Amino acid sequence: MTAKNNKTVFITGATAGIGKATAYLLAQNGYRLILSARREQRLKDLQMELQKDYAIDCYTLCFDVRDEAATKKALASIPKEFEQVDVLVNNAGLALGSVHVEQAKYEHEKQMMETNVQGVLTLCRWYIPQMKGRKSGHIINLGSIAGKYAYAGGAVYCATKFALRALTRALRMELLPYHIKVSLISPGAVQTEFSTVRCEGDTEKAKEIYEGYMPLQAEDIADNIFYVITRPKHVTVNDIEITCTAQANAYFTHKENS
Ligand code: NDP
Ligand code: 8X3
Repeated sequence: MTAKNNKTVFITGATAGIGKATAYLLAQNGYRLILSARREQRLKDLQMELQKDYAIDCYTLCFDVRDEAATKKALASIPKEFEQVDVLVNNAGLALGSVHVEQAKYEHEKQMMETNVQGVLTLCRWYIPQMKGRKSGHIINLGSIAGKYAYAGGAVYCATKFALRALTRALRMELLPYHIKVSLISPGAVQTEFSTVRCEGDTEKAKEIYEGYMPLQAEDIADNIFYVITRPKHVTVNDIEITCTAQANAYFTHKENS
C-alpha cells in the first residue's frame, strides 16, 4: 500500500510520454494528482489504473490548453478537495513539422505558440493567485534544449521554448517574495509520441529519429521532475539541461550506424 503524500500535483499533457511517466512515478509515491489533456478515454484509463494500483486520489480534466475559455471552465469545475494545487507541471506541448520557415504552415506555428507558450500562461495565471495567498507553491515548466540552441527546421518550436525559458525566468523573479518555486527542465531527445506528432503521424519517419543511439526515456524526465519536487523548502532547482549520453546538444548526436 502506497503511503499518502499530502501534496497535490497538476500535470498537463498526462496522456502520453513525459506527463504520463510523471503521473506513474508520483502515484507510486502517493501524491494526489490532477491530470489533464485532450484525449478523454486515455485520461480515464490512466485514472482507473493509478487509483487501482496505488490507491491515490486522482482527478482528471479534459481540455485543450489553447482554448482559454475552455481551460478556465475546466479549472473552475475542479471539486473542493482538489482546489489547492501545490505543484503545477506545465508539460503539454508539441512540435509540428521540421521544415524551413518559408515552407512552414501558419496553422502549425499557431498551434505551437498557443500550446507551448499561451497554454502555460493560462495555467500559471489561474494558479499563481492561490499560491501567492499561501506563500508557497511550485511551477515546473517543460522546456527543451530547443530553447537553448536554435536549429534549422525548428525555428518556431525553438522560439516557443526560448519564450518559455524567458517567461520561466521572469516568473522566478516575480514570485520570489511569495516563496513560490519556479523550475525549468530542458531535455534533449526523449523517445515519446513527440516525434510521431511532429511527423504528423508518420511513425516510420518518427522511428528513424531515435535510430542508432539510446535516447532519453520519458521515465528519465519523470525522475528529474520528482527530484525537483522533492528538494527541501529552501532549495529551488532553477534549470536542468539533460540529454542522453549520445547527445551533446541540439547539433551533435553520435549515431552508431550512420
Ligand atoms: P508526447 O507527444 O508524448 O505528449 C504530449 C502531451 O501533451 C500529450 O499528453 C498530449 O495529450 C498533450 N497535449 C498536446 N497538445 C495539447 C493541447 N493543446 N492541450 C492539452 N494537452 C495537449 O510528448 P512528450 O511527452 O515528449 O512532451 C512533453 C513536453 O516535453 C512537451 O512540452 C515537449 O515540448 C517537451 N519536450 C519533449 C522532448 C522530446 O524529445 N520528446 C524533448 C524536450 C522537451 P493529448 O494529445 O491527449 O491532448
Ligand atoms: C525536443 C527536443 O531536439 O527535438 O524538444 O528539439 S528536439
